Amino acid sequence: MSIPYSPLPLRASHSGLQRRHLLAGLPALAAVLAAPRLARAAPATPIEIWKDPSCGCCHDWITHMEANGFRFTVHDTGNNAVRARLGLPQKLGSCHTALVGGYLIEGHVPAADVRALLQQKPKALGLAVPGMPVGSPGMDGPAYGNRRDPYDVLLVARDGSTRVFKSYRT
Ligand SMILES: [Cu+2]
Repeated sequence: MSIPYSPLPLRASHSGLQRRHLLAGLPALAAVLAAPRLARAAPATPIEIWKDPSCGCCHDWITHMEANGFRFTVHDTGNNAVRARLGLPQKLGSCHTALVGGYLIEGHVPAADVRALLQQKPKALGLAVPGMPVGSPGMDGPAYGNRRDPYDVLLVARDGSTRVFKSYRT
């Protein structure tokens, strides 16, 4: 199919099209301008954490969580006492213990799983990633040679029993 060359009519209709596009685009432009303001207004989820003051990977987990909309109150008192007080078995322990929405979060649990927990609201003590598996949030990146070890996020019942909440196998 060939289009006959006719510069003047084409240019005229082109500019008309542009004008119509500009007008049609105004509501969309207003939405784009308003969107960042809405995002900023969304309140962050408050979360409390107990950790050792010198814990670097705890700090990196906090950074990961903050990037996903959580706002921290930090207790640099270590986490052994609070873990015992809240009733998490020692064998499920890690470097930091957090409390969010009435749930305990132990160790390097991905923010997405904390969000899923808060949405699903199961009857449970909380989530735990025992130990400090390399590849989990705060235990990842170039400092660890980008290594990714498999690990499970455990849903911990109030009696201390566990089941796999999410498995990371890549
Ligand atoms: Cu750690």
